[in-house]
Amino acid sequence: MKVRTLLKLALAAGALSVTTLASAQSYKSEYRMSLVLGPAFPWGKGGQIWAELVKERTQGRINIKLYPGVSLIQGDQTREFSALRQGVIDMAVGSTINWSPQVKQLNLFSMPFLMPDYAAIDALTQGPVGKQIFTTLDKAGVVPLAWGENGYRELSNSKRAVRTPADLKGLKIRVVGSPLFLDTFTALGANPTQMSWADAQPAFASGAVDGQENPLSIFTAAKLHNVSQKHVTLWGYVADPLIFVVNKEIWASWTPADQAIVRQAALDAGKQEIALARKGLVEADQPLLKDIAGLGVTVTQLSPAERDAFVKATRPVYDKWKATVGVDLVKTAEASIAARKK
Ligand code: X2X
Repeated sequence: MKVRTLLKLALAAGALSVTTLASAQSYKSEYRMSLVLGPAFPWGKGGQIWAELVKERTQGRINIKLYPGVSLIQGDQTREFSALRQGVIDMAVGSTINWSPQVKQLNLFSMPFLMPDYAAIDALTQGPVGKQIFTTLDKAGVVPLAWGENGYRELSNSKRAVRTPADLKGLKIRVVGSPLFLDTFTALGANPTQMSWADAQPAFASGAVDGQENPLSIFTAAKLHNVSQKHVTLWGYVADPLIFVVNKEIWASWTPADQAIVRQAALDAGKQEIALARKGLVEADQPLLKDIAGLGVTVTQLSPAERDAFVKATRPVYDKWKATVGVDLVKTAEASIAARKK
């Protein structure tokens, strides 16, 4: 019997659904998900949860493989967005920081001291700002599905406890992303240098770089205390959300039912990932801080007045970047934060 006749018979018997046939024709055997960090970190765990939910809910029709270390683009994380658009990458969980060189609106989250607390982040991602940014991403050529979170980026260095901008003077600080980070650290009197996460860790180990800024979940999972990062300052100057996205052509190749599954799985995974990213920091006793102090690291907490000195010193940078981010978007963000439920 011919294959086509067999298929017709199977369809008539209800043994095969139309979706199965569609997938047999146009679905790839594997989809490639790009991430900077793997499942040892909340970020990579979020990607893993997304992939597993999709596999389970599509009965294996959509099979996703994780590529942490942005290995599809040789570790060059600021090229991830272009690679997604071009189809080198099928899908990603990416940081707003890494995509900000291509999507200038994403610099919003890197404006120093815009978001004072978690409720402020939520007010942006879950409100009109989040919607506008998804529209922008859609226009820029990807399909945005859900928000996740890398986290508040706290300062660490090998030299001294930092309590004032003067303490930062001359420290060589590794940053990534757009020139906004260079402006912020220059305004504080530090000596910022741009490099990828892959290059940063050996640079801490060799002492080529004194310090860095990253969420505390990354500090512990990457064991940065073992590469001379002995001083942490909690200043909460910026936080980078993560965004779950799919390449447009890949998205269009899926049936509407499968698109709905992938979207819902991203929302579910994003929610779980945000909880993981905040773990140890949202509880009243903030156990993660004790864990870090237990590693022999000084943990410096700033008084409101001390924090204010950093806010003041970086205010010109905030004002300068309003135009690049978009004056209206910044206004909407400020209004959303002012109206947040604490
Ligand atoms: O490179 C970083 O600092 C990291 C891992 O946090 C990002 O990808 C933004």
